[in-house]
Amino acid sequence: MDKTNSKENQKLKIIVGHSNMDLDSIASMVLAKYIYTDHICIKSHLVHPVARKLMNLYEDRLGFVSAAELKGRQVEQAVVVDTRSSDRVEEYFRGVTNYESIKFIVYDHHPSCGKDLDAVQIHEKKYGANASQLGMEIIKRGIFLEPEDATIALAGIYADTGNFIHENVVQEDFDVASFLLASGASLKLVKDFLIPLQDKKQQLLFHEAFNNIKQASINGNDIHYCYMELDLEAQGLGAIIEQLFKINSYDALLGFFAFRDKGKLLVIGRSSLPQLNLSELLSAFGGGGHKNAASTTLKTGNPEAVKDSIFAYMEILLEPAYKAVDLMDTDIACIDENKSLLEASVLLENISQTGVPVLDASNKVSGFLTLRDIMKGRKADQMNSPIKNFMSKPVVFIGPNVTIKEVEAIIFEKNIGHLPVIDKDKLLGIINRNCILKYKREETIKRKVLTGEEGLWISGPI
Ligand SMILES: [Mn+2]
Repeated sequence: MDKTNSKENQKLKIIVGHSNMDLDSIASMVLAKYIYTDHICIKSHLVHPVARKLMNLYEDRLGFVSAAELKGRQVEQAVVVDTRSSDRVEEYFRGVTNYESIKFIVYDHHPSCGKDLDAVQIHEKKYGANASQLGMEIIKRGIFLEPEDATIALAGIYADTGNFIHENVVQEDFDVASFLLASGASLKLVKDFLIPLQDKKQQLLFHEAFNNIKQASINGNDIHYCYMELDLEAQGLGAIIEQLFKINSYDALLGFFAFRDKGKLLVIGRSSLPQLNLSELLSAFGGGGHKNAASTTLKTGNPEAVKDSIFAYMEILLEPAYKAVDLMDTDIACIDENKSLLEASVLLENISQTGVPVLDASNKVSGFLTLRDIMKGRKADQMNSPIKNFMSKPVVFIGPNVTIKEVEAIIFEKNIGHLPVIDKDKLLGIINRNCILKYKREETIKRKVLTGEEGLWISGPI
């Protein structure tokens, strides 16, 4: 008998997603199977809580095989989806006898992580969902999809694009979603799969975490965090942090979960602050992920001390938040309080402004004069009266180190058009709505640069 043809000696062709399968990785595997029809899908021993409902319903249909089946076997080719990190697929290849000679084909939408697989082919479109990348390939090849598989694929796209509102969403995500709907995907089922916190225990933890959230100011940036000690290994903490982050629109949220008995600390972070790179922060503590979403698990007998070190390191990494002094307009005109309204109106016309700070004899800001105040004087036929009789006072002002958030709150809540920045009685500058708009525009560009490079990667390692 020719032994090379026996089943045991045949080299396998497989499809794998990352460990702790989530909806996008399962969706990517299902779609990959349409392209690589002679490959077997291998499942992770862990299913992410967000994907459990879908797995329960479709497990038989999917026919994913456990990694134990690969023990002692050779693998010719492995299609790796939704990751390119050798660490995140390590569990599948433990028993394989020819790891060094496997041909890897990668479909990933995450950035390179430093531990990339040595692939013969890499497809790395930065779409919102990795499933969209495989979906585009299927559309291109004119492959027909079963409605159930279209549903699974669509669930993956909804999950990784945050229902198409994450900043990483591209036209192709919509194109593929539209194709999947046309292929008979059930939106009702997709909605059912996407309920983020699925079991009671997770919902309770969500509320507990919410009640534990505290705010820290690091170099003027608002960082929210919660620190919790848990008895048992809890699943789905990433989903809880994700939900808290989304619902409350924090700039940044860090969840610290200490498992005292096991001497472990799990840290999960989400950030939309351009100046906070979570991957850089948590890599320093043995973890990783993306700029916007990262995590780490540490062995420690003193989780609170580790939390403090993470905050201390954040203080080094984090650029100071914008302050009043960075926003203000310093090219400003002032006027003496004893000048007349007429002189003031000429000045305002010349400098094309709607208001001007008023100074007293000792050069202190004594009031603020706007066109509206001048109008009142004109109506009363008092244009030759001194400004001090018509100006607004006392003046609402701020110090130079007030953060942008506080500045915004004052300008918008008190409906103030011009906010003088004063330090030790000295007028430094003025903040008006234009200064804020200019800052917002620059901030948007910064966020674009950040997310445009790498996308808003929500599906971190957790
Ligand atoms: Mn993904």
